[in-house]
Amino acid sequence: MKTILIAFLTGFISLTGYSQSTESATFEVAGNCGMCKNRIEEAATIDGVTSADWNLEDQMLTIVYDPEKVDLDDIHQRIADAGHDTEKVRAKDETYKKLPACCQFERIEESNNPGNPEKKSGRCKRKGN
Ligand SMILES: [Cu+2]
Repeated sequence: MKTILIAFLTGFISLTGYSQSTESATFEVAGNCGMCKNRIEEAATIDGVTSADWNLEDQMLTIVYDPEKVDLDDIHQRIADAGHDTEKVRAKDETYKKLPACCQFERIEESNNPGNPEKKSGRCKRKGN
C-alpha cells in the first residue's frame, strides 16, 4: 500500500513538473527609476509569465515564462506600448513623450535618426520603492 502511494505521488510530481516547463530570458529595456520598473514589469507580466524583474542599474529585464504560452516578441511590443524602448522594439515617440518627465530615459540608439532633439539626460531623484 505504501509503495503504491509513493509511486502515485512520484508520478504526480513529475507530471506537474512537465506541465510547468519554463524558460528564462534577459534583454535590455531602457528606463530611469522605480516608476519605470513598475511600468516595465507590469507590461511584461502577461499570462504565462511567472516572474518579471527589471534591474535599474544595468537596464536588463529578466523574465521567467512558459514558452508554450508566451511569444517574446509580444512582450517586447507590450513594453514599447507602455513607453519603453527594448533592444528589439522602440517605443513610439508620442508614447514616450507621455511618460512623466523623470521617466524620459535616454532613448536606445536609432541609427537613422541622428541628433534626436528630444533627447534628455535628466535622471529621477526618486529611486526604487
Ligand atoms: Cu521612471
